[in-house]
Amino acid sequence: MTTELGICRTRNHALINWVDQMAELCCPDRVFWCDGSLAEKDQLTERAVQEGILVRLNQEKLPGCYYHRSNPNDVARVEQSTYICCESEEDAGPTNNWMPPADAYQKLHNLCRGAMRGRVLYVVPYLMGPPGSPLTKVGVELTDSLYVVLNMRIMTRMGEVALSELGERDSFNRGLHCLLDVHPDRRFICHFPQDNTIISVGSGYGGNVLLGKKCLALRIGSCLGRKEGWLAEHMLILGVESPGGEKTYVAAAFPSGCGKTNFAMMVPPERFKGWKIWTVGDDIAWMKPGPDGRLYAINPENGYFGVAPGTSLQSNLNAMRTITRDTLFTNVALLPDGDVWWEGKDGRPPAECLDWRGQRWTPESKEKAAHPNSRFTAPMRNNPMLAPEADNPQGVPISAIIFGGRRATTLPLVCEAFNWIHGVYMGATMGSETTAAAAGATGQVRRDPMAMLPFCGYNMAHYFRHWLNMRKRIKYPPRIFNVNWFRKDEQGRFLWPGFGENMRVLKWIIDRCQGRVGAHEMPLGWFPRAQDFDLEGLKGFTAQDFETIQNINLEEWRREALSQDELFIKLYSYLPKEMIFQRELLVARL
Ligand code: OXD
Ligand code: MN
Repeated sequence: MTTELGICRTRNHALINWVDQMAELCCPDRVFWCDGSLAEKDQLTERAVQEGILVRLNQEKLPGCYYHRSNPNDVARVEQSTYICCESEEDAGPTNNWMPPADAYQKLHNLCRGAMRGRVLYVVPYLMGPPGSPLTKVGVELTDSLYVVLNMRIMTRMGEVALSELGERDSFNRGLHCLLDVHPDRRFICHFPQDNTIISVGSGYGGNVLLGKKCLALRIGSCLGRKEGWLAEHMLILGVESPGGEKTYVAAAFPSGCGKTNFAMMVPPERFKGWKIWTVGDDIAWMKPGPDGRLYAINPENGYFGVAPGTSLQSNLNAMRTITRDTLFTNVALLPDGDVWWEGKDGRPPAECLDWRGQRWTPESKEKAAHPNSRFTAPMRNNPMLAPEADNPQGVPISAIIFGGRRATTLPLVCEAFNWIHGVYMGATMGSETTAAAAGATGQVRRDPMAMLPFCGYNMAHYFRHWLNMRKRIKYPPRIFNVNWFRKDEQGRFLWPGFGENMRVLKWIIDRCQGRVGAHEMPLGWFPRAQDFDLEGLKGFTAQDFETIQNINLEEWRREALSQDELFIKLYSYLPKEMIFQRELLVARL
């Protein structure tokens, strides 16, 4: 028996009424309720191919895989068009754009009025988090983009599962997405934390329109976390299993485009035979104290929206395995045989292909074939090293929190905070060079506290206070570390090999968490003793190199401490005094 697709099967009045209201506003020709079934996926994929939204890739090489090109003016998150629309500007804080909610609603409703004429409005109910978790939230995204529907289907637990979790409640995140004419002047990504509502218009690019991800799981999520006593963080979660079967979980915050996916899927090098890295999540962690006094984390997502360039068998074997089927590729290069390519993929560049704009490309071309922020959207279930606990509603207990930026100088490879407050200060003062994940100049150092600068849905100073307050709720807090894989020598060469070799850093972190090794007290925190840091089998990297990469240059640190002022002054009126004291202590130690 076949069931008719697209019809409404919920009796949730709050949901039905809201969908009716939005349909009245946007005037679509039809409303299609998604149930998340395979039959629906097949039907909508076929429709997307017919409408030219997706290109079917070589099904022998890449079964279930499709290709999409976004509008060339719409290839990254747009922080300048992203707003927090709460009542008071102070609540949004100086690091966010703010609009009064009434003005924002008016502006957005005017833009959306009649905007779906001749189009279909898809109703996408979804879960952020595994069914039955105390942390899981229900969202419903209304969108006129089939690309969004098919991506949401991968990135979240979508359809019936969300409606049954919601039941009769009206506590769900309301998300409206309208493509409009995909024009930068009419591009707004607006968050209304007090109404648990998101409206995104004028963009079709992932981070702006897959509303469960950055908008709900981070911006609205951080507001909910503050209210409800948990943390919504831009962090990967991984489990380290020793040859003896001991499992330790860590969460790590890195800014966009700094290798979270690679770290979350790392393959340990030969020296660490028998060790395994299990991926719980690669981008977002929701963390809450558990009944045993430890901090527990879930990954609210169900898939990976990863940066393609640089992904190869060598840099990320598990990602390469993950994206061999049922994956959507956006803005990569298209090969004549229906395969895909990007800079940094294994093998030689193709003799010829179509670049991300659809133009003929050869190795002589000056432009890149794949956009630097081109992406794959892949189900997490494809990952051969997906942690079995990824579906556990209780989450996993976190032993270490790692903060890391992309810094060519100043920051050592690894150090451990003296305590929670010092760790919060370390996270709060994180700096990183900007990458292609956001529109704008790349390669400039900016302060990106906890890698949350573009994602914190309220005043950053209050966010630091929330982090400090969380200490009182966690009886056995994780240890906090800072890492920097990106330090360079005077010739501009990376000092640390990175990728799988990061296992060596992770091993030291785990040993610290398990109380197995001591450390040197240094001005920045606890540093590894040479005898505890495993360099065996690391070709071309000597004990002297380790000293260089851990070196603290006083001149650079004076500049670093001064440049922290920029953010602190901006946040000054609400900045927790602990942050100022920590800075003073650091300067005194230096
Ligand atoms: C992402 C980002 O897409 O951080 O994860 O930009
Ligand atoms: Mn991210």
